[in-house]
Amino acid sequence: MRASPYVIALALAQTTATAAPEVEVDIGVVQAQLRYDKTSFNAMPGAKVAITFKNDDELQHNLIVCRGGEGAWKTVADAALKLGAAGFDKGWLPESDLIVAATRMLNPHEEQTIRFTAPEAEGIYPFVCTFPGHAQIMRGEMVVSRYPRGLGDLRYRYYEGKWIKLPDFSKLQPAATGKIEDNKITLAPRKRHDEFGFVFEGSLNVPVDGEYQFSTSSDDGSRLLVDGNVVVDNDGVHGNRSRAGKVQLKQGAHRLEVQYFEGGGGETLEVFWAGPGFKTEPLSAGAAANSVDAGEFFPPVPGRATVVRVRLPSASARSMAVGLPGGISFCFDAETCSVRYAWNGGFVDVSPERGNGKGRGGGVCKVVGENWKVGDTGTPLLRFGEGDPAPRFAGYRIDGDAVEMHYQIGARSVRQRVEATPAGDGLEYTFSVAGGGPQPKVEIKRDEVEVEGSGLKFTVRRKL
Ligand code: CU1
Repeated sequence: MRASPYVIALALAQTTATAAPEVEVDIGVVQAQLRYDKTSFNAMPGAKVAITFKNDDELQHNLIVCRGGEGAWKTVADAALKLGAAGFDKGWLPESDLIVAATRMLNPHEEQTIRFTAPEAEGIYPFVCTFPGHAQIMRGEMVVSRYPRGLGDLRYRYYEGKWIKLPDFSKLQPAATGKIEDNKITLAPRKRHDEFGFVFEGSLNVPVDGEYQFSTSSDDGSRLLVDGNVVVDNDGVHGNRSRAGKVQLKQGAHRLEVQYFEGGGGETLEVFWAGPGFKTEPLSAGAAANSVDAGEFFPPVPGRATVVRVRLPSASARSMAVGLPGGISFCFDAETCSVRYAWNGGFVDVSPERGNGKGRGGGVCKVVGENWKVGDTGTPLLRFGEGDPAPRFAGYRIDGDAVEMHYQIGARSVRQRVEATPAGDGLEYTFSVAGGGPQPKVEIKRDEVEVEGSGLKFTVRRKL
C-alpha cells in the first residue's frame, strides 16, 4: 500500500515535534566584563539542547561546550591559543575531541543558535569562549544530570512562642502549616512580627556528587539540616548574621530542613547554597542572587588601546592601566617607566577609586584577571651604560591597537610602542631612541617570560 500524501505530512509533523529541544537556553554577555550572563544550566542525559548565544557586547565571543570534566575548558582554550595567527581565520575553534558543540566566533550584536544532544554520561560539561584572553573568566557549565538542581515540594510549619534559642519544634504544635508554591523559603506566611518560628522542609535535588556549601543569614536564630544532619548552626538571639557549613552529598534527592525563630525587632531569613558547577544561589525568596558586589568595571574601548590613570596593585601612585584589543592589559608605572605586569581578562574594576558610593574612594583598583610577570626590573628596559639617570615620564600616545610610552633617560628620548601579540598571550615592544650615544642593552628578567626577537623590537610572552 502506498502512503497517502496526508500520512506523509503527518509523519513529517511528528518528526519535527520530537526534534523540538527539551532544553532551551538563552545565553548573553555581560557588557565589557568578559562574562556570560548565564553560567549554569541543567540538561537531562541525552536531552535535545538548543543554546541561543546572543553576543550583545562590543567584542567578539564564541561559546564552546566541552566534555572531559570541569577542567576541560582549559585544554580546549589552550588548543585555541596554539592556533596562533591562524586562529583568527578559524574563529579560534581548535580541532579537539573534547568539543561537544560550538558556535562560530560571533561579531558584536550577532547571535546564533546551536542544537546538540546532551551526552548520556552525567557530570559537568564546561562551556567557554576561546577568544584569546577570555577563557580564564568567560565560562560556565552545563550540568548533565537526572536531578536538575533545586528545591521542590517545600512546606512550612509556623509556630508562635517566646524563645532565646531554637526550640525542639517537633514537640510543639504548629499554629499553621502550608505548601510554598514557588519553592522559595520565605517568612511571608507569618502572622505577626515578633515571637514566632518556622520549620521549612523540602526535597533538594543535588545534580552531581560533590561538596556543597550552605549558608543562612538570619535575625534571629536559624539552623540548616540536610538529611537530618546539622550543616549550618546560626542559632541564638542576634542581629542579621551569616553562618555557613559544608557537606559532601551524593547525587539525588535530599531532605532539606531550615529552622528559624524571631524574638523581637527586625526579622530576616536568607538561605544560599553553592556546589560543583554553580556559584552561590538563593534558596530563599527576595535574596540577592549573589551578595558579592559586582563592582564597577571600566570598559576597554573596542578595537583601540585604552589608557586609564589609576592606582594599581604592586605599582607606584603614578601607575596606569592600559587595555589592548584582544583582552590583554598591562600596568605601566610612570615612576619607573616600565611595564610592571600584565593580565588577561576584563581590564580594571575602578570601584575602589570611585568609592563605589560607600567610602571616600582613592583606593587601589583591582585588575580583572590574573597578573603574570613580564620580566620587569623596576627600571626602563633599555640601558645605555653604567649609571643611567632616573627616567622621566613624558606622556603617552594611543595609536589604534597600540600605545606608545614616551620617556627621557638623561638626554635621550625613548619611545616604547606596546601592542598585543595576535594570540593575546604577550606584548610586542618596539623601541625608538633619539639623542645618540652608545647602543642600548635590554635588561629583562628572562626567567619570568619567554622573550622572542632582539635589538629594539621583541616580544615578551606569558610563561605557562
Ligand atoms: Cu569572549
